[in-house]
Amino acid sequence: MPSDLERAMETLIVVFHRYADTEGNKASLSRKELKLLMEKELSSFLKTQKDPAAIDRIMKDLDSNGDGEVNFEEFVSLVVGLSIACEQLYQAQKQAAGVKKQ
Ligand SMILES: [Ca+2]
Ligand SMILES: [Ca+2]
Repeated sequence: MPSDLERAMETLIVVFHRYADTEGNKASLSRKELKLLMEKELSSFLKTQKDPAAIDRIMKDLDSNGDGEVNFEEFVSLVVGLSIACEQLYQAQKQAAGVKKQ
């Protein structure tokens, strides 16, 4: 049976391809595919970014090889960046909860 971490990695691959396979290059996300992925899979994150230009900024930030698309490697850097931000929040919340108990 796969572990939690193995399942998480498989999920990343499956989710990426669910959107990347929709149009054009099947190995990368177009702007439209990225937008859909963000809306469906990262809706709580996107809610804090009401700016309609946010998706363009995110796309530009992620597209490190400058081909106008987001490949799996570039997508993973988004997930890692968000995970780091979430982990910091998790630590802060744990600390705040600890302080309250004392
Ligand atoms: Ca594609
Ligand atoms: Ca790219």
